[in-house]
Amino acid sequence: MSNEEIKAQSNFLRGTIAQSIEAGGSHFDEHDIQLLKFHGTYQQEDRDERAARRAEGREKAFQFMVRSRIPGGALRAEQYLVHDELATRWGKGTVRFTTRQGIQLHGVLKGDLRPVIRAINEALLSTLAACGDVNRNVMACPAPLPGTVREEIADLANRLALHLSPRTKAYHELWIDGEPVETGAREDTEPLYGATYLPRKFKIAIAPEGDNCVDVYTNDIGLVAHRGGSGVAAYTVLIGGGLGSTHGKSETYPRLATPLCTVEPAEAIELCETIVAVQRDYGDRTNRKHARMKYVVEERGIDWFRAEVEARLGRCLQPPRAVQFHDLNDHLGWHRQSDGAWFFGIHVPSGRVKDSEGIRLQTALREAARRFGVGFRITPQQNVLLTGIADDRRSGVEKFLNAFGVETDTRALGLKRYALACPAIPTCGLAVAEAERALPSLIAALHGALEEFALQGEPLSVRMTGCPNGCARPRMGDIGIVGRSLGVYDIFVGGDAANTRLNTLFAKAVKFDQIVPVLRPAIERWKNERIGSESFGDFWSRVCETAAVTA
Ligand code: SRM
Ligand code: SF4
Repeated sequence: MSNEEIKAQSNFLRGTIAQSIEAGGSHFDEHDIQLLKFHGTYQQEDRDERAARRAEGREKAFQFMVRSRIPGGALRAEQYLVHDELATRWGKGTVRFTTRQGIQLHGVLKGDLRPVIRAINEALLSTLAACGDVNRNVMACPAPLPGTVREEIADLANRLALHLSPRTKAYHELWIDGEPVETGAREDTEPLYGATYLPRKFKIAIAPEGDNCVDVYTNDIGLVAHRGGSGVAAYTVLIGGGLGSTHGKSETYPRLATPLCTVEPAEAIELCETIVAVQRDYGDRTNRKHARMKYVVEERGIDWFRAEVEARLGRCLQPPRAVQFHDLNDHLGWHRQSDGAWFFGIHVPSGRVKDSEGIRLQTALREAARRFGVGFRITPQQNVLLTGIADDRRSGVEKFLNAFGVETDTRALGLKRYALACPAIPTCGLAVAEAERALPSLIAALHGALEEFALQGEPLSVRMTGCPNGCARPRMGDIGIVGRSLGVYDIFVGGDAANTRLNTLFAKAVKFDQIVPVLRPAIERWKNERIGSESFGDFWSRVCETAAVTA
């Protein structure tokens, strides 16, 4: 059965999930697996155990990833602590901050899904629509910097998330009330989505002009806030971004969002809903690899799209204003908040909150939440901002973090600072290569090559994924490393610090241990030929026409 048929026959996302939970066992059937995504959970397996289990004739090590949807990445100390506790009690022990400001718990067993999802809801968060063919987590710049712009953005992220949430009662029935599910028609309606929801996942991000920490161009809808007076005067709306592609399928490609219009803040939600409705009606429902809104925008054209939106709204849209972004602001270190308190941005390698030898990050965050009651803001770079720290507590908090081995000096982070990696193997079923586990040794080797040319202090972003789906947004990095097959990667170069440009292929099918040797001459050329303080990405973007090589 196709995904469209599964959705249509699911009775608003119920399928046979309840019956399957009642029946026990370790996993769900193919149809329910697709529906579970809308509820915020993916059926996975521990791929490290695959070969041994196969040899022993045992079934796969089935487990579930549970994703919380957290608009703008903002959560209170107690909400963070719930995730930490759930990870320890029901999951594999670690909490993982995602590139869209969510939280993932890995390794949850089928029989534990209900208590886990229920606990997340009791903490006043939700996993509904964290995944699936609906609007996903709405991203927003997480930094509570002075001025009201970011507060307005955070507020819009919350309202959009609520407005575009599925209305089905199935989520509450299945996970919260736990009532046995009756068969037959229910009273549910989905005024926006209908019974077949969207053709594909849908993503929205909001950025204040100048600060593109959310990677706004990679979203189906990007909203860029223009300041005016004391707050947001207008939003420029960009549409049709997305990064996923599939090796060997030329109808799939990454695309940056195109400017559509500029709107008053009060019109933003209505406009987003209308754009979602156009994608609902025109997105390709016959080929999931070609179903994102970026293909509608690219193939029908931005003028067609604007006319369609105008016809539905019954009014003309204002032309888009130009938008500008500066260097990437990851918001690490100390910053004053709008309310006079301080926030402190901490680097979290690949978003994985864990205790390891010498660095007890998980314990540090847990204790910071318990003792200081700090707020948490997850950033799109997989880091965390601890917020609401009073002036006289600053040095205490920093000493406290240092005592757990947490690096608080951003200068000491070097290349690690802007590096991102997706989870890949062992949890991701789509990974064809390692990413998160391979990143530290890649960064160490690359650091060596940069040191050779005295370039180790340069800001440079390395983004690595275990396949071309683009979860760590590798096509926006100075350097993007994208898995092709086990131990083999494509190398892309030429992204910019403000995340406004796609990088381009530099070397194809490079073995992992050859990545740095292949990049070394590129680093040398950058050193010798760059203009002024030109970044690696800017340099290679300038000279890239001549750069493509096949390793
Ligand atoms: Fe992603 C699928 C992890 C952000 C594009 N992504 C997956 C799955 C669920 C694999 C699957 O379908 O079985 C991965 C689970 C791995 C695991 O073990 O946890 C996964 N994606 C992630 C996260 C956790 C990566 C991370 O390092 O943080 C991010 C979760 C964000 C969240 O909280 O919602 C994550 N994924 C992204 C992004 C970046 C973004 O949105 O800013 C992208 C590229 C932007 C885009 O959507 O185009 C992205 N993920 C994909 C795709 C390709 C979609 C496409 O249009 O082709 C897939 C595959 C799919 O949908 O079929 C995918
Ligand atoms: Fe999995 Fe590929 Fe996404 Fe990495 S980029 S998490 S390997 S789907």
